Amino acid sequence: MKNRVILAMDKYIPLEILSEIESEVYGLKIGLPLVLDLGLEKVRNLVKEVNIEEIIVDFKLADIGYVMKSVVEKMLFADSFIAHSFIGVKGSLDELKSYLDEKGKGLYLVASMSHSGWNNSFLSYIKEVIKEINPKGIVIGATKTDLISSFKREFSSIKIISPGVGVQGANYGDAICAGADFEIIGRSIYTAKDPVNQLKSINKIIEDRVMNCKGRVPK
Ligand code: FNU
Repeated sequence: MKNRVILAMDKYIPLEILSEIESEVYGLKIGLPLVLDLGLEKVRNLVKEVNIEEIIVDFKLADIGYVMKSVVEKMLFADSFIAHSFIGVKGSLDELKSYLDEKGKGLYLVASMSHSGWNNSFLSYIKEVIKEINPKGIVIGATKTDLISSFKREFSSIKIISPGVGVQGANYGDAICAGADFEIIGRSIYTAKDPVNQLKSINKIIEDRVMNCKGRVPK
């Protein structure tokens, strides 16, 4: 697999830069700050112009089913959506999952966040929810490589995407070596003076890192 980076777009990145970046990333993750800055229409138009395999909306939905459906139905230009798993199944994630299935869209559930204050004592409950919902993928902080490996063993067919790389402290490629499928990277790319070359350098570092952990990498 060539591109292992999902670009986190929490700030506006001009189309000229995005067009140069599109062949270097697997996915584009749209954050709430971007939508609040630009407005939904402009985000929709921007997404239409880029040729990127997966567009993921990251509002970390955590609400009753009806409200989450009301949010995603306005953003069906995306391929998939991130929701929290701690909200539980009945009346919430079950309704969201059925709706997204019906629309041919994917659901990612947050399993463990990247920041140090995240409480992992609910992990067994979160695993139960993940088993019941059977999402397309899960989000686990790249700062928690042991957890990535144990989830990969337990949920071998679920895609793992990992934020927390670069600015938040995880090294490029570590999450992938631990079993993640993609690393989510935002500020380290879009705040760089030259985001295109920065991304190319990051891709190279990840590629080299992955070569060195070969054998342990699931894909
Ligand atoms: P960067 N993100 C995160 N930690 O950082 N979705 C999580 O546990 C999580 C996330 C997102 O630090 C965050 O919202 F579940 O600038 C941001 O969009 O590289 C991105 O990952 C990290 O951005």
